Amino acid sequence: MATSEPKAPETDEQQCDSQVTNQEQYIKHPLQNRWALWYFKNDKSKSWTENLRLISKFDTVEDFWALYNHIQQPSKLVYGCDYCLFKDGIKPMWEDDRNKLGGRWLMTLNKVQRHNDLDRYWMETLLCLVGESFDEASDDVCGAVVNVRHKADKIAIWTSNCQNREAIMKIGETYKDLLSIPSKAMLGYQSHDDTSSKSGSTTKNMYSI
Ligand code: MGP
Repeated sequence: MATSEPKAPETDEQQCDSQVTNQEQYIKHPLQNRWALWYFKNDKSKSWTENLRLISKFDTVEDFWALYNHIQQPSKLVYGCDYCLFKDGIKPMWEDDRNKLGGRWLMTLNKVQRHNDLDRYWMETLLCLVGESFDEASDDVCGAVVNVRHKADKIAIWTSNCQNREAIMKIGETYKDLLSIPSKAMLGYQSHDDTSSKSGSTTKNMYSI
């Protein structure tokens, strides 16, 4: 008959390891910043600002994924909607003090990319932000926006000062690299000042890569 060996008592080290493992099950992994996710729904009877709604804030990896998994992917939203992910305390609008001197790296997607790339690019954009992927230039990041539009979807990273060339170039180059955006696809950086005062359909690029 098989007899089971009595279990050797745990050493101090093993006890300590299992305590750490138990604690890890409960402690969430903090992010460097707290973030706020906003949703814009285009209701023509309301002003642009009234259509902008705060969904939720989070500051841990676990809460980020819980929120991300709970909401629709951009490709499932109706035309005219946006998601905006911004650092807590910065409103996703040109008028906010932390945006008003800034601008955005803008990626415009064609119809085929809506099917193939939009959701992946948006998820990777979120990860670049919450993961602070741009080294010290991450401090210049204010947030990111996805615009779901019939004419062309757009994804942009907003930064705080359009004169901070070094930080802007670091963010743009790293972003293009991390998302594996083909080098022939051009990204342009435009100041919010130019975007908000534009008269035609295009805004001039201050920087491009
Ligand atoms: P949009 O939603 O950024 O782009 O701006 P869309 O719909 O692709 O339009 P296009 O003009 O780029 O072709 C649409 C409109 O929303 C703007 O013209 C503004 O009237 C308004 N709007 C957009 N933003 C980001 C702001 C903002 O930050 N503040 C205010 N007050 N209005 C904004």
